[in-house]
Amino acid sequence: MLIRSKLQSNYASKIMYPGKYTIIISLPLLIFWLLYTYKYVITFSTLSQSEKYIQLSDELSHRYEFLTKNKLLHGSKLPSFSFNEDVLKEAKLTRDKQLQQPTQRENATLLMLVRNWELSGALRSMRSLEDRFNAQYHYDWIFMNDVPFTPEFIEATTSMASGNAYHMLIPTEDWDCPENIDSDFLKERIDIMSEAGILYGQSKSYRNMCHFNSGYFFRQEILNNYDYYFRVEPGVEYFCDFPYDPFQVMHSKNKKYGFVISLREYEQTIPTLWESVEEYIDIDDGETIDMSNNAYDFITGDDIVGNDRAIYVTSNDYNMCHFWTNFEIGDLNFFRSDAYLQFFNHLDAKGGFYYERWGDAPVHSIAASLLLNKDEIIHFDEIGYHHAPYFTCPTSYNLILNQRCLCDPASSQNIPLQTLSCLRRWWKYGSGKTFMNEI
Ligand SMILES: Nc1nc2c(ncn2[C@@H]2O[C@H](COP(=O)(O)OP(=O)(O)O)[C@@H](O)[C@H]2O)c(=O)[nH]1
Ligand SMILES: *[C@@H]1O[C@H](CO)[C@@H](O)[C@H](O)[C@H]1NC(C)=O
Ligand SMILES: [Mg+2]
Repeated sequence: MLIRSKLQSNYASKIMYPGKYTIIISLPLLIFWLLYTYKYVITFSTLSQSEKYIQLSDELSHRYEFLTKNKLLHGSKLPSFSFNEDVLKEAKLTRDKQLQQPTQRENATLLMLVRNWELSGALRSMRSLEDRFNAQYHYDWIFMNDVPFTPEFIEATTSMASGNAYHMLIPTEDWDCPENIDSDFLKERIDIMSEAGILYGQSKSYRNMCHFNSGYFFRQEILNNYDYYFRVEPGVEYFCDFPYDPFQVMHSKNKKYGFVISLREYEQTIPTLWESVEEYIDIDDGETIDMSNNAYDFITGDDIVGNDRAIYVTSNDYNMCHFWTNFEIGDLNFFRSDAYLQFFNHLDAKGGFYYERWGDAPVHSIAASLLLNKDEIIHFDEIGYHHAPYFTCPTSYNLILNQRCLCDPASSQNIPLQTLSCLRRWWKYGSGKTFMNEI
């Protein structure tokens, strides 16, 4: 009893009553704080749902800024809750700092044409390419779409990119079928081709895509800022660490077009493509096509190379060999050149992109094989790559170990030396086997 009251009195004697100076100083602060809180509560409660949402986002981005400034959030780019412009700007500032690292980079960008619903596949491709290559370089990413990208798509891909990410809407006139296409006849042709069970024969949007990739992607204004592009598709995988910067190889070795897989095209999708090409070769009359050093022999002829067993019977001289364009690294100045544009315009006027279903792969491949010196085309032998249903995996065991590849060269999906592949023809009639020579 005694002890407790002693403690109580001790405690009571320790209580400090504020002196008049303390009150003079703290009272205005207290009033200010009350007013501030009051105003905040009042304004917040009168905000609409979406305004509240934006305000919360703002707060989060400020908190994020505070945390990064204090180095509490290492390397994190975005808060978890926001589709806010400011946040993306903030992410860009962080990115800009990273980009100032003194890595030698080429004037190049990674490029993906993609639909909103393919987001998860897009992220998987990005993750793979970032880990295997771009995390060291921070090249920009450009995303193109014929409809506006959703905020979710923009936010997620911006976060995944180690470089700047740009998202753009393709103008309708660059995407939809051109005026020379007769819509009734197109409908008729689509019906016939879908009944015949031709791959994507029923799809108009696939035709738009192939037409865009053949003649319009390189005209998009944003690409004027670059010399090289690296095409990426959703849902692909890069199996190995890149042993080099492929853009740097392209630049230093004066390459204009690079590929990893070459296959045979389905002839039903391009019944009259080759006759249009032959017509163009005649019209050109050696002006832009130099038969003495191009890869014409790679895309024509049906002689058996090596132990190839299947003989491809086609109705014309084109042997259906093409570079698989879902992976391609190209010099934009080649596609922007008069030579390519004239070639494309000639084909476009024929209507085959729509009345048949000409793919961008045979079109790019034939153009590169005719218009370029064959030594300006490079096969990237050291890059492991998968796009369903095929892949390419380096054959060298040493390379598989060095580049930490995750693939089995003995698998039946490993396409390079199978009969569907044109790689052997490339070695014989293209610029030869350059494995480890060019780098
Ligand atoms: N924005 C957009 N992209 C498309 C459309 N159709 C295809 N693509 C893209 O074009 C590329 C090729 O299409 P994909 O479906 O992969 O065809 P496949 O590889 O030939 O089976 C991919 O990057 C797709 O995301 C479309 O209608 N709109
Ligand atoms: C990159 O390439 C584009 C297109 O050729 C060119 O206009 C631009 O000046 C180049 N930028 C740099 C930094 O070299
Ligand atoms: Mg694809």
